[in-house]
Amino acid sequence: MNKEEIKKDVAKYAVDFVQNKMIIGLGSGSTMGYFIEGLVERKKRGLEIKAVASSDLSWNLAESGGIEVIDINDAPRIDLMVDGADEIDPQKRMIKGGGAALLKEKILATSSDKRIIIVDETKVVTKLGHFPLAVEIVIYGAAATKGKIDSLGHKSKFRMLNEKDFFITENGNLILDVFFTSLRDYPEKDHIAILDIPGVIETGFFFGLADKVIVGKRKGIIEEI
Ligand code: A5P
Repeated sequence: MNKEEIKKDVAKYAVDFVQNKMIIGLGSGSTMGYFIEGLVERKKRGLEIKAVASSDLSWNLAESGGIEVIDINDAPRIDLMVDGADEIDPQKRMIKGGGAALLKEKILATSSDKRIIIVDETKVVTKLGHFPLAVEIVIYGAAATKGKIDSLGHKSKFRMLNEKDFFITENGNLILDVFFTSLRDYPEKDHIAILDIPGVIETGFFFGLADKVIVGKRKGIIEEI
């Protein structure tokens, strides 16, 4: 099985955790794309659900498949959030934000009763920090904010849309991708130090936000952690 097939497989497996009448929080990314496809299939077979989305892409994908997507402010509750991740360690700590949706994803995840993370086995790591950490920052003083992050001993780069234009998030902010010089022993400390800098809105570190992790492996094996 190649990586895309594994992602499809794990997404299909996770769709079975969705129950009738649930309000589902939709994460973002390619694995989530497959999950939403599976949700649309179940909806066609009679599943009654509503969804809340963490990105325009996930919103449009669900809505075009016939799923009712509601604004988070109109959701009385979110029963279950399903999302992907860029890295996950044995304590289920994660790096997310490869798709730049980290802020909405974290708001949804912290507003949900239960969270399922779906990943292929390449995302499972012993220590976080190989994948660059997305940090959402406000535009005002962005160069100074970058300097303060770099002075913690990291190297960061603005995420670009193309050679000239900065990537702007759906919230109207910038993304700094932070490259660590070593794998992280204390990611909580890194998170606090970065978040403490004025201008930083959120980091892509997610702690305590994975109730169940579903890992897809080669040869079609699926493991629940
Ligand atoms: C989106 O901002 C990220 O947090 C995604 O969850 C993450 O990048 C996983 O994406 P893939 O499923 O495309 O690997």
